[in-house]
Amino acid sequence: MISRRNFLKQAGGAAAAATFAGAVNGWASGTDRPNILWIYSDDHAQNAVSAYGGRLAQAAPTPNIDRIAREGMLFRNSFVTNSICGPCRAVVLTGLHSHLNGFRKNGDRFDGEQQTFPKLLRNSGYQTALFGKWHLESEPTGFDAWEILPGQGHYYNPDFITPDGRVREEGYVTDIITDKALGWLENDRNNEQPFMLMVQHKAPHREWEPSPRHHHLFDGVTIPEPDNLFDDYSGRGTAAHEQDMTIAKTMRLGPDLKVWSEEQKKGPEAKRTYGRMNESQRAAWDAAYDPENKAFIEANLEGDDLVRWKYQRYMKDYLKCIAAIDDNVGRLLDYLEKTGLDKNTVVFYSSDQSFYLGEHGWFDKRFIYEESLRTPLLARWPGLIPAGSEASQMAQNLDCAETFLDIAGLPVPDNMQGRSLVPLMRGESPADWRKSIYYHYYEGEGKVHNVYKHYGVRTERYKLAYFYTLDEWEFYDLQKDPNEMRSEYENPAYAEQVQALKTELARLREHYRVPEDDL
Ligand code: SGN
Ligand code: CA
Repeated sequence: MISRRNFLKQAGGAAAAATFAGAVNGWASGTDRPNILWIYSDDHAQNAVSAYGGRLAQAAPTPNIDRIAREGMLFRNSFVTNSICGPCRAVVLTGLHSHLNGFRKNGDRFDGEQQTFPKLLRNSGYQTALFGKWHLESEPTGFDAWEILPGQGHYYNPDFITPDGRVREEGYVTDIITDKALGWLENDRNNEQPFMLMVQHKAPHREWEPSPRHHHLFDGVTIPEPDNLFDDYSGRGTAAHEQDMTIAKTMRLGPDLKVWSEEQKKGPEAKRTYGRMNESQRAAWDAAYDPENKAFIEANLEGDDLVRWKYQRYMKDYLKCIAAIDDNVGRLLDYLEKTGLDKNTVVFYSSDQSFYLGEHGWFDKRFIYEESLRTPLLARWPGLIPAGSEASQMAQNLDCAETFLDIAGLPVPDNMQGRSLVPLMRGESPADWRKSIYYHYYEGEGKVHNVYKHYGVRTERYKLAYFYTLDEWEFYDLQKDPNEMRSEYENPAYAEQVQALKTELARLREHYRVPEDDL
């Protein structure tokens, strides 16, 4: 953990000197400390950010998000602690694993009385604001201004909870959240204070409803499939077999894939979509979906062909939602540039967690497997982060709170469990950087998507997971089997590595103070 003094020392390097000369002088009064802009989406897969490369980069580029990496840093190995929405948000706010911040599963209630980084920043003179998805049940604390979506929120004409009550806004949720953030920057920002602004999108969360302006974005395009779209889960344990998150079986033709009969369009299931649209939104929607749906119904697809069609529809809707996010990231970056705020604002882009885009035949998240263990993380900090740089060290959402405090030159409370990413942002390679991460998913079997509870450890090369209610272990060699198609837990050739990871897992559980009976 770096103290404020160390940070100042580190910030005094040649490249940073110019940027920080004013900042250092101003820190006593808090006026020139860097602003922080945190853009956070919901279920945005690392594989759907083109800066990360991957199979979708060409078909669905994200130029504005990529700009953050081009002018800043991409965290190549960025992970979460518990791959589900509310818990990830609680980890970001507190810098504590779920068992200590008390928010283990969606539906838990965040204790807003506890220490969070927005409160610490605000107490030190930052102006703090939050717009968009929150999903922590209790009302936000530690913000000068906030407007949040109720629960998951809606894509069309969304409601917002504000300190003064509920309001309904006309338009598309991703645009509106950005409008609110830009409005706050323009009208409510206090020039005498640095700011910390959290812009938290609902998109691209299920049920992936695109904006009218993107309905035809992928017409005539075929989205590449992952190699393991038709995974049969042999070589894995009970959890992979019994999950309920496949494109083949779980994904619903109506709500998820927008194939509704005229009768269904009026029914309760369609309420979340159609029930919220105005006439022109609905007309644009039907004009886009109805002809394709008609062709689909006539084709009467079955088996693998049906899965392939569903995959295309799913991916196109999902990627269209991301196109709107990318537009809106561009709007924020443009505003910063136009106002000159870009020079002293650290911009982050991340997502609560990643998502399966057909890998293993799945959508959703929850598992310790790579696609949902990872999350995108990009940062731009002119004068400190060398443009176009990349960090390969393991970063985790657990590090966010400490990173933000460090940027603000504040001391890090002893109880926080992450580590400031600022040294990595400066291009350093601390010798004592973590060699492993701890993961713990609590929501469990019987709940939506039926993913068994598990905890585990990942190192640079290996991964060990313990599905504790099943008493089943899985072990992967990520170098030889990057898609995690075969657990090597029983393979005697790996006995030594399995044992080493078991020891490491026990060490991490002790280090993070996970109670033995925390199930
Ligand atoms: C809803 C979704 C699930 C999703 C959870 C949690 N179903 O229940 O698919 O896993 O939210 O998502 S839906 O039919 O309502 O879309 S999370 O991002 O909030 O954790
Ligand atoms: Ca999420």
